[in-house]
Amino acid sequence: MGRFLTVGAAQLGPVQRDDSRKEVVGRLIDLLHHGHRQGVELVVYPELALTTFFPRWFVDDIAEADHWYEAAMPDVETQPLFDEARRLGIGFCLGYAERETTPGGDVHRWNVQLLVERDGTVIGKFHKVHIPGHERHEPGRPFQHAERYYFEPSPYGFPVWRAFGGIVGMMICNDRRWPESYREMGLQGVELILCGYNTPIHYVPDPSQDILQGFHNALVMQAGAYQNGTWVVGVAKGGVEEGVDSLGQSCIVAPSGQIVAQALTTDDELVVARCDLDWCARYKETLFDFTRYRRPEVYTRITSQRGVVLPPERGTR
Ligand code: CDT
Repeated sequence: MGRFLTVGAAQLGPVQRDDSRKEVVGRLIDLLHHGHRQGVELVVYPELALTTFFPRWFVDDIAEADHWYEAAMPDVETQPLFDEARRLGIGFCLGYAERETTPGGDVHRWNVQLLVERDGTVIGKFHKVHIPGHERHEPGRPFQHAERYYFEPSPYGFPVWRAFGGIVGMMICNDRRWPESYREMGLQGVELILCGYNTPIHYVPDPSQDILQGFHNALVMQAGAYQNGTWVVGVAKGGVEEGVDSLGQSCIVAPSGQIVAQALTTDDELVVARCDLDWCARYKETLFDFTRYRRPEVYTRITSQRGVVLPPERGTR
């Protein structure tokens, strides 16, 4: 029989600096309608879907950037998305910047994804763990990637939730390049990982990687899916945004590691696949039967060590 879930990867084309939340939410709702016509039950939007990718600019006073962050979700501008999704009976996963003020008055700035069920219930929120880029202004660059200035790295790790008839986890953009992200969720039986991203094609520290952006994007998600027996939904914000060319190539990857659907454009586009969550067991119960084959007792460096420790020089041992 199978446990089938029809998923839509709702790729967005560029969101420019002056595009209002209202305009962007209108585009998100259009994609919901495309999904509804195709029987989609879960729509996944990209990282920082409501705004342009603002870490490409530096401001000396971070308070000047507060308008890029959401202080409440939903608010008056995003409520129409929540209302329409609920009316259509479609769940969604939405990436945005969050400015949290704790009851004690501390302020936290997070890069988050929210997961909402088909009946409008908020299932969970994921906070981005691996924050790439740099902390300070780097004037020599053609554009900044100052995510480490704008966002705290999450201390909350990679939880999973029972939702959509399966076990669902999330990660955001750079998290997809790290095998630990998938394995943390794999060890909780994840069957569907939702990942929004914004990946500039030009990688300033090493431009030789530019031509490989599409290859690396697929490589990490296909490997993570296969090695953990899970579906992975990767959703881009693509196209030329404020002069920066970003990778599209949103795709849905099966637990076999095969790409079953992929975006053909770098614009607003819904990529749809009917995902059989029971397919995961074929990998989880054979080659990647963790209980039978994993050897955590010999993987101690994975959690006890951060950087590389080289072996002693020859002759000094
Ligand atoms: N948004 C995000 O995490 N982008 C990174 C770009 C890395 S270059 C500083 C990515 O891994 O795609």
